[in-house]
Amino acid sequence: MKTFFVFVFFVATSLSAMAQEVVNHLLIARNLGEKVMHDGLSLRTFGFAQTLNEQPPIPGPTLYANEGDSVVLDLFNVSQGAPHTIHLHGLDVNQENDGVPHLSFEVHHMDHGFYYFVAPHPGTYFYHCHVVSSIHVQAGMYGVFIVKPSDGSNTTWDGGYSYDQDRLFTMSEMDPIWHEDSVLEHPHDTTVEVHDISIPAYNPTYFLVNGKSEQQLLEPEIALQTSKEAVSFLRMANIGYLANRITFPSELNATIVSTDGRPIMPAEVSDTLWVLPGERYGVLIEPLVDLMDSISISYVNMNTHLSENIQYIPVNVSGTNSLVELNQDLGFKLYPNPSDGAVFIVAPEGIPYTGLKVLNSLGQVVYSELEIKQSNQSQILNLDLNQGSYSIEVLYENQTIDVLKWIKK
Ligand SMILES: [Cu+2]
Repeated sequence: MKTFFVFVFFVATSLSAMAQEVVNHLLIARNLGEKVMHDGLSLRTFGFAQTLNEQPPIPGPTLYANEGDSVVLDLFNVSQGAPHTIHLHGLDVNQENDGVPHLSFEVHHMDHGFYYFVAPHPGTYFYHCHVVSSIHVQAGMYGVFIVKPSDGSNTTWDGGYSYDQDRLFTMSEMDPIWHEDSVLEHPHDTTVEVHDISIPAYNPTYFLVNGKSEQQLLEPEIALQTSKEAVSFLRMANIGYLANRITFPSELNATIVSTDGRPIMPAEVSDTLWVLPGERYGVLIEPLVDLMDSISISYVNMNTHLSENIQYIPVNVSGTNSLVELNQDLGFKLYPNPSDGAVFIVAPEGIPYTGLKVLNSLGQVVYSELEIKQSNQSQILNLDLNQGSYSIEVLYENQTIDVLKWIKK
């Protein structure tokens, strides 16, 4: 049956979408993950990794395909525990590939399970395990699947809005009690549809954006850095069990344009957006003025209607610098601050650089620092630069690499 289905799948997709590609993603299901929270508490987690020697990140890896691509998800269970599946939340896939265990199949320890589908409407979707999902999702088995338009361009959908940058914010919570072995080591008899498992009342104490909270949200990769000239497309996704009431500063001119892989017609200009558990919304940000502020996310208990917590995504709108980074191959990031001319540069983990130069468009060195300690992953450069185009070179393993470019206006 499975072989027949695979054959039909590829024939069908190759006829209907000759120009599209086959996209393969591997997700390794793990039951012995560890996540260190903002206050240092370590929680046991489940999750999806992409290599055997990494902690499963929470959220799991963000997966991409273009509309019309034939997608193959390879779920490899290396958990020595419960079976797992991948449910494709919001994606239009058939029942066999939808990951609801008793309606499709489940994947046991040391087995692979393959999910096949054609990427449907461009949009933001979840994937998550559907085995005892209330526990496995809380444990960390979730991530986002993004479908881009068929040409892979920075537009919301074919013929939709164009944007300069695309940012994903995934909201969730964690209750440490639910991460104790007594909850995570639940029975998983695969012959029954409904398990009789008693779960403690849900009292989350960590309220997360992209797996981070509190002071971790000040880290540069969370902040929304943009300019008056730029359009940002925010994907606001809630995989927690509380509702999110999101408030945008009015100056951001937030416009809600899509949900669940479908356009919202007409688009709605609004400073407030509710995202209920499992929902995803597309929001265009076109700032009217320079601004330093934040987007607030209130985590609202749907039984009591009370806000249990508020987290803040920093926003920095500066009209004096364009969006940055033409070459991100190595994962370097750059955050210019126009108010004081400082530039914050962040190197990816595992790529220590030993020297750094800033060059102008003529190739002249305008700043250099030739002895940087091996461990240095980020630093602030105080640059007083004229308008123009600049690039940053780093010295890495005795090679000079051109890593970043930006335009100061
Ligand atoms: Cu699972």
